[in-house]
Amino acid sequence: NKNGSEFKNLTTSQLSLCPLVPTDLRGPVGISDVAHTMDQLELLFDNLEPGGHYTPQSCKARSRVALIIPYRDRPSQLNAFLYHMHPFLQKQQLEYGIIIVEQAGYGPFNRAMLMNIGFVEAQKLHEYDCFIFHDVDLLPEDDRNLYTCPEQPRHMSVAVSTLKYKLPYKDIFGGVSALTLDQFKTVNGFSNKFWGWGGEDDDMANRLKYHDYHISRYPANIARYKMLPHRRQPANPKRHEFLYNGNKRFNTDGLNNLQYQRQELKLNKLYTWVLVEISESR
Ligand code: UD2
Ligand code: MN
Repeated sequence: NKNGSEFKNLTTSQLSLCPLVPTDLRGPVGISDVAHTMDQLELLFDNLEPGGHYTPQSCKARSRVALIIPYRDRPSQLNAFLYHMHPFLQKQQLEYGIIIVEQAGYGPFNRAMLMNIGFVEAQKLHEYDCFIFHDVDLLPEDDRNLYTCPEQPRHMSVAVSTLKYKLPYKDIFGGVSALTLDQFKTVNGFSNKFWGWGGEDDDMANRLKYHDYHISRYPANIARYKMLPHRRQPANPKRHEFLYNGNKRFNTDGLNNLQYQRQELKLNKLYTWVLVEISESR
């Protein structure tokens, strides 16, 4: 309704900016192991706009954050993710949306391409300025880990339970990472060439370096994540080769040659669902 939205714009423009550091943070947060069905979850969170979008009511959010989740066939992880993340993000007084980008079919998974697609599709829905690319199986364990985009690209999943809560190597950029709209465009997004497990995150780290960005991180006691258990995906045998010669493709392989077919776009109650068909281009 037109009048309704105008009224809402008027009131939000009169609100003062949310505090730089949210007032209600506690530090460590528990992770529930109670399983919830989607029906139960939808009853729990009744303060969301369609598509799992949230706008704080008491102050004007400082940034608009899109969480982009590459996804296929992990329904119990998705439910645990939604149950954990909505309250977590709301406590941080963010304007945010959760966009699940699901790969159709049974071919090798392409995490990076799904994240490029999420970046494109999210912008059709809201004016996001910050993009957080997020594995569905990672749950943050400390609410001081702010879901925002700082000056430099931020690698967020510094200390992961299954990696003994230690950074496995210096340039790792997988798991959860945050880039501004401009940063992501500047590096031409992720490579579309990584099918199957591995390499796509390191290729992004190389793109960042090539464009003189550096990876920023919170300390390991804050940037802690629990990884939910899952089986190991088959590794991509070409990942080392594509990583090695990736710099030849930074300007031609990414956002600017992205091709996909969108089969579904649904504004579900707790998340935006985008189902896509993707294939290897010649
Ligand atoms: C690591 C990285 C991950 C990615 C991957 C290599 C960390 C903490 N994580 O994760 O970001 O770089 O290695 O590609 O460094 N997914 C599905 N369905 C599938 C397969 C994957 O939904 O069948 C999604 C899901 O969001 C999952 C993510 O892709 O969390 C990464 O896949 P993974 O969890 O199997 O890989 P993992 O834990 O080795
Ligand atoms: Mn995982």
